[in-house]
Amino acid sequence: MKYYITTPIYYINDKPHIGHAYATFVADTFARYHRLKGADVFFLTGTDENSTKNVEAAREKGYSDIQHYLDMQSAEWQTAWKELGITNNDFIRTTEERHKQGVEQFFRLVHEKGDIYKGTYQGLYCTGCEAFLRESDLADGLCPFHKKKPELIEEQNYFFRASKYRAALLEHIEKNSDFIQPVSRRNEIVNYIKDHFEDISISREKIEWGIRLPIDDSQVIYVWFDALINYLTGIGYGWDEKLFARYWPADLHIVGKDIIKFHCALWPAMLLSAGLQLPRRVFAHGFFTIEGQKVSKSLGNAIDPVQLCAIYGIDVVRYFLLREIPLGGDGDFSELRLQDRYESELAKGLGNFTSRVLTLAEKCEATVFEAAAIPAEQEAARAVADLRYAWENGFEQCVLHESLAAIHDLIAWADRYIDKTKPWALLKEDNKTAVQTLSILLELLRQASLFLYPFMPHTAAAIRERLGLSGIAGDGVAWLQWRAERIHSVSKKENLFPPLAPKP
Ligand code: ME8
Repeated sequence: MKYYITTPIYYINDKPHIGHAYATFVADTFARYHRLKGADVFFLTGTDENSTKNVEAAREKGYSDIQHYLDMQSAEWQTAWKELGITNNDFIRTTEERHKQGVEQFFRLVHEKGDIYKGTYQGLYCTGCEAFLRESDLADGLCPFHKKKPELIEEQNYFFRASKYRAALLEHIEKNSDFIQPVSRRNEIVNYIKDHFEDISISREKIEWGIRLPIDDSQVIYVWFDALINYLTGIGYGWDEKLFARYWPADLHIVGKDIIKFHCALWPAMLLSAGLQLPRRVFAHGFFTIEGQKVSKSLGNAIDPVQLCAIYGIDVVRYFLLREIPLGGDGDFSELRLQDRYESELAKGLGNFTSRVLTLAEKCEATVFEAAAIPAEQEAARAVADLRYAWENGFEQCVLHESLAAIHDLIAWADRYIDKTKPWALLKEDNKTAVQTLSILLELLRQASLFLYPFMPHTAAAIRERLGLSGIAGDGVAWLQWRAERIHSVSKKENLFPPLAPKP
């Protein structure tokens, strides 16, 4: 069982902001889930370096050595993902030799297929999007995303015969209802392919930064035609065919809604031309605003995810983003909302339940909490089975907030169970029943830690440490069984979610 998941590769004309971290956290959550389920996971992210906007940023900042600037920037992004605990298996840079080799190999296949031809292109180009725009795409003459007037470009270019694949793409989308997620995006793509998906210029004449066209070195390959191929070169295409055969096709491409057309039209058409399998699923997440405003450099509101995590902790930020914004929808990032959810759901919910159970368990004389054949045991096991069903369904259907909601339901169930059984009273009267009741509660806590792991890996480890259990490294599928691990040496330790310090 393999699982290959990717994020977009990001432009590095600036630092990562919370939007990039969001896409990367989403992919990391899926990767951790599939590892926990025992799959052989490959999780790829990287940097998109052959873009004019990177080159412009380098020049603006006074770097004449573009590659040096890109090396520094890419290193900064890699450090950020490390600091944020992202578990990518590799990191692909489009200026790497292994990527260049793969792109050249891919280009040759498409060329041999007869899908490349030379022509003249005249059109409006937006460097922000790195794409040609139609008049109908513009709002008041400006690119709707970058609020800039596109340039009028006329060049001799090489074209990719994308229109040849229109029918095959529509058929693929029709037959594979899972291919484009969420389904609400399907119609948008189908209409785009039917009405606007034309042959596309895939080389640029007047740009000097990029991968040279193998058949004409006066031109460089269009940045998207080059960037999309990262999903192949990151797993060995052109440099390790065995690795490539093990992981391709991708099981899930996580992308933002801004780039879904590239991933659901151009990319599959390129793959059809090269005779490669199509990815199983492309999921477009929504965009979010910051405190009600678009993330923008000029407003200076682009939140640095590393700084945010230094204040609240990585898990809290992961939790907030995935709970607050239903995957696929748009949302707003508000620090007040984050603090609210911290207090009401993490400190009062999970944190309070954890310390309640551990305080009681510490008071109890038992050191090992054994299984007990009492009716409540079955009821609790059923509550866990229900949660597992909803949790797995959340991942399979890409509705992660539902998986999180199911974990909350289990904690609420367990809290009610404490109130009903009053273990603090049992401890005074009947130690045996107290141990049985507490052993169920501790098992519920252990289960909660496993279900939480993909979302809040550090919190999961902290709970497990308090239960005398090892951390989760890779395959934890067996641990998901009811009472699969022996809980011992229980210790309460400090609160998982202490009160937030007042902001200066
Ligand atoms: O498009 N809210 O790179 P990019 C949520 N290099 N997500 C956001 C966001 C926001 N406000 N802003 C950005 C590119 N993102 C290309 C991709 S892939 C072969 C090439 C996230 O640096 C979102 O996932 O502009 C979006 O698709 C991605 O960052 C774009 O990153």
